[in-house]
Amino acid sequence: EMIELQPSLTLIKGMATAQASQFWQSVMTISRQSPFRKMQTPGGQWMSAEITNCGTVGWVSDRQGYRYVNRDPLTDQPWPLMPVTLYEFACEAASRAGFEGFSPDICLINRYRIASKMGLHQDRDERDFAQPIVSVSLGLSANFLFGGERRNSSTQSILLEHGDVLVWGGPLRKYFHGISKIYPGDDPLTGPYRVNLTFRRAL
Ligand code: MD3
Ligand code: FE
Repeated sequence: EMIELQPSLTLIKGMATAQASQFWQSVMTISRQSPFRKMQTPGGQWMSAEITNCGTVGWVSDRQGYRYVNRDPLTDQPWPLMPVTLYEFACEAASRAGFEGFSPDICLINRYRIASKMGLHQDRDERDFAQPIVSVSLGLSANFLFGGERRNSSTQSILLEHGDVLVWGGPLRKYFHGISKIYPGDDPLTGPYRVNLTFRRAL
């Protein structure tokens, strides 16, 4: 089921359900090589979600700022390769939402526990804002907030459930967004976690 929530914001309900256990296996393989870790914001706060990456670069944050880097600072090794199945899935989702030619070079993986949140923020560290972002949700459900161009723009919330895929592009690409709540539960695949994969073109 494909729902156009707004022009250039498409929710493809359950698109990842059939491949969820395969994707979860990929996440576990990736996180054995580049473990989930907490990141510090430039302001010195600790983010409550834990992150890792796969692809040619990875997104990191510390007191120096937000940026994409070639190597995992934890291991000093390159980030794990992006599995071809994940790459192709993200391209297919973008194409269904009307973005042909998406070619993600990084997948940022966020892992949330029940108490984790992600405050309203913009994704502005990528070079080409004409490229969409594809997000895949696995495990526990979340309340996703999306606002507008300004931090104080009014927000709407969307329930994101296991297997849901969101595609963002166009002017909304720079909108404020965040995760306000994770619904408690014990997911058959992920247990106490919600895991979100966001595919981006960083470089
Ligand atoms: C809207 N992650 O990693 S994914 C992030 O569920 C992030 O983990 C959330 O926000 C999560 O930066 C939301 C959906 C998403 C991702 C990127 C966006 C929505 C977006 C970029 C612009 C606008
Ligand atoms: Fe974001």
